[in-house]
Amino acid sequence: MKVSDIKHPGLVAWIREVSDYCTPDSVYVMDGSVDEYDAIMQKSVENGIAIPLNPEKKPNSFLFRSDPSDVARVEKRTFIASAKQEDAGPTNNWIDPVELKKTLKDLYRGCMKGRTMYVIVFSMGPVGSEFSKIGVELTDSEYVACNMFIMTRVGRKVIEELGTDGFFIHCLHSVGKPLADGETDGGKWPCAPMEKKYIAHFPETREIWSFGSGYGGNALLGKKCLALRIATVMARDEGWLAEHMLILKITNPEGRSRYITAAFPSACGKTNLAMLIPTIPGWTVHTLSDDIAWLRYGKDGRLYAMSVEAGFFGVVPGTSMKSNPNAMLAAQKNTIYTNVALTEDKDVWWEGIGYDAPGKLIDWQGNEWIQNKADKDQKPSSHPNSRFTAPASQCPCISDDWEDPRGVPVSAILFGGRRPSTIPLVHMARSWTHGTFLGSIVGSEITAATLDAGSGIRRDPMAMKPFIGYNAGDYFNHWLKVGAAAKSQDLLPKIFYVNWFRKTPEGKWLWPGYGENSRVLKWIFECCDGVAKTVDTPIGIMPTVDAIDRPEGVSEEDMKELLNVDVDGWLKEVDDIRNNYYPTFGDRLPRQLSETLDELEQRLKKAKAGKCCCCCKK
Ligand code: OXD
Ligand code: MN
Repeated sequence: MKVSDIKHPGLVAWIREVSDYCTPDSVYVMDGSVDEYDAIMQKSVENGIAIPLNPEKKPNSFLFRSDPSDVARVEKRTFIASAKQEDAGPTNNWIDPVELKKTLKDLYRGCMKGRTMYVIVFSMGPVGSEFSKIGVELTDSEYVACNMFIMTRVGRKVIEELGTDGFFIHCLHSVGKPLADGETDGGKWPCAPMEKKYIAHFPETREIWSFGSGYGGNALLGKKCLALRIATVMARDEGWLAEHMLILKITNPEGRSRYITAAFPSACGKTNLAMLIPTIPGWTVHTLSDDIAWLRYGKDGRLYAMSVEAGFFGVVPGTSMKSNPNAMLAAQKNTIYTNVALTEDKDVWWEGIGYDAPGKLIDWQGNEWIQNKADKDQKPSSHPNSRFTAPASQCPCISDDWEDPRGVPVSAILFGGRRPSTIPLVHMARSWTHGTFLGSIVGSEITAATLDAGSGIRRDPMAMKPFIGYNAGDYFNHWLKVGAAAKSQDLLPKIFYVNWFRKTPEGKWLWPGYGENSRVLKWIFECCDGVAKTVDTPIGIMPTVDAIDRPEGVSEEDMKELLNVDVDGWLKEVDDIRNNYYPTFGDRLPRQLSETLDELEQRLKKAKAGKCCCCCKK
């Protein structure tokens, strides 16, 4: 499509302004058709950036290899440029917006020379849903154009939805590598050096300016930048929640379904949980989202979660037919692979795929790689953050209502992280405020090598630390406000804290995880029905020791350990939160959260003194 096909004068003016400034060789408006995707991909193939995979093994699929400096989200180069620094808060990098725009304008001048600027009009959420948001990304990257085609709804139907005066979020992106006359990328992934990479957000004006990186969340601006950082600000202003959550539907043997959302920090198994295959007979799980959910009240007073993406941008290593068959099957065709190894017959391979490398490979950096299992220090063939981009519709367990424009009513919200000790397998919050407290303290244990002074826990509140587009203290307050706005507290989802990652002191996993997590989901389902076997403890409501059927390999002793309330461990946790963590939010920390912490401490102290009315034995 051409710019003259767009009937929105504001959008046309912005396209012209950016193209005059960034001076691409041409401007192309995406219509969202499959033929167009094929043509853009072909351009990447011709300039040596994309490698077509064997059509008999992975039809219509391609491998990209990025620059070694451009392999992941770069948090240290990510900025929330709010007008006032205190509105970015303690979890964000801040630069004055006027100064940052000046720096970026210098970088953007002429930056698209030799390239095509793609105009991607996209919708986060189903087109036409009153809850969806439209963004327009202007980018000089074919990789971004093709990934956005899979990850969002793009093109003609969204342009129509935008009409002549619809609101859209301005998303500007450049790889930051202009080409000289006659120069091509010549097979080299284009990007700018680290100190010139900027992933900038201007929350007040709802703008995103990204420069210098072509990878994932830095460049596919609908995902982390729009659907989380800018969306959190819009959600605060409009009274809803934009969250780093999967959405799944779980159905019991009687055919009754409930919807669950779950927030875990990156690399804690969200995609695996979203696509879980239950090991308990008669139960099924279907996927609506593996990464992002927008939640708001429905007319019936319940909280509804809408899936906003159209694809999965999943981490590849460790994914196998054993760990996540649904993800493997979703990524068999029409898929973009980034930074995995290439086999001699032009298929892909990675560490943890479930079988040995089939002969000689080309690793993610383009070098010959021969598997040597005896060499424990062998560099991996695939980058640990290598990815697949696959359409959600290809997932065998996609839920039939994943595109429902109203979203789905949520029964339970789960928080969790990697905690080898202290945090039990599952516990339920007593109230929305208690649940908000549990979300606020989410974290994963870190190794001694990266130990932050005073604490062994890297906190990642609501698994949103890198994604809250404003002051995190205000964000906690917003959570409390959303809960308080419920027509009735009984209509709110119940909030749980789960921990699949408990270990024995010797380092053995206590819980098998993966499909066996369905046993915990079943107990959560029963809690929502009000029929679960529960016990009140100082930390919240927990399953009795016989409430969750034990999987093979988990003894009664293991189960007791998994469900034990480690009073001393929790008292240390309270100490860490009070002294090292909560003070970072200063006076923006809501009073209810410090009161909930005090209450928790009181209950734990009572238990320690043997005055507890509940089950804890220690
Ligand atoms: C992601 C992340 O890529 O959370 O989803 O980092
Ligand atoms: Mn994520």
